[in-house]
Amino acid sequence: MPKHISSTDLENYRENGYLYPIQIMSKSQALDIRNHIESIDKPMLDKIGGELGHKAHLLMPILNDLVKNPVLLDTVEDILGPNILCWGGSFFTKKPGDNAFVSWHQDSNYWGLSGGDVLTAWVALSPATRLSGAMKALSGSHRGPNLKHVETYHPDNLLSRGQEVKTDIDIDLVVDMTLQPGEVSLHHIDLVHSSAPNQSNDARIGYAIRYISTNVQSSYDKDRALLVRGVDKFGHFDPDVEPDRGFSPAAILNYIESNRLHMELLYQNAPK
Ligand SMILES: O=C(O)CCC(=O)C(=O)O
Repeated sequence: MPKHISSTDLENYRENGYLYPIQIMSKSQALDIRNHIESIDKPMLDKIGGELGHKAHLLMPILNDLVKNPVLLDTVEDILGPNILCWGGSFFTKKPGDNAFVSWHQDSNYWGLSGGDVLTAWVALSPATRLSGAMKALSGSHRGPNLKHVETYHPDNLLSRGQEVKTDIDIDLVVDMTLQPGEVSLHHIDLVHSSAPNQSNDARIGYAIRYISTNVQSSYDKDRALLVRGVDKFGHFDPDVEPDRGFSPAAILNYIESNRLHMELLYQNAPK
């Protein structure tokens, strides 16, 4: 018996590789998080290298609470089972009028994680609409093969390597995963997805949280993750540490190291 989503939702996720929209908090709670993030001042950001990188939930209790949001975890548990690690979290922000986009890609291509028990919960902190460049899913593509990618390093591409699948996209299978603040979309690690530039007057902001089952293994021996539900009897990942206070000295140190390791992993075997 699923905890939060219906059996039909679960079947749809398995069939299509994505599910949306799922409300996990009120619009005003989502906007509070947005305000909090947008009010971080420059001296504070300078302490961590100038901008929020990966795993900002290790830096700020408000994001730590987000990755442990009970409704979100009930939803994730319905898909991944009871023992869940948060492996990553990244902001995907597109300001109005900038050219930022995300090319068609599969996350499995460059994360080095074993098996399919991996999903992203993309949490909308502002409206993600067709105009603002909501994520697009290629329905059912997670059931196909792992596709060959080229690495473009395009300056406007928000992906680490500007990676892009070398295949024709059937536009009849493309779905715009539009969301309102407080809503979430889920996508499978093998799903082909992308997003277009923001043509609205507001920023499009999402925190993409990567969840894995504790049985998943990493190709990177220093990989870390945070246990957010259940027990980890496998111990495949070194434990990430939750922040004691926002931007405390300990949280900053811990975040910087975990972010560095995550970047090292994402750029494994990449040209310099
Ligand atoms: O935010 C976007 O537009 C793309 C996000 C993405 O590629 C991901 O979460 O895997």
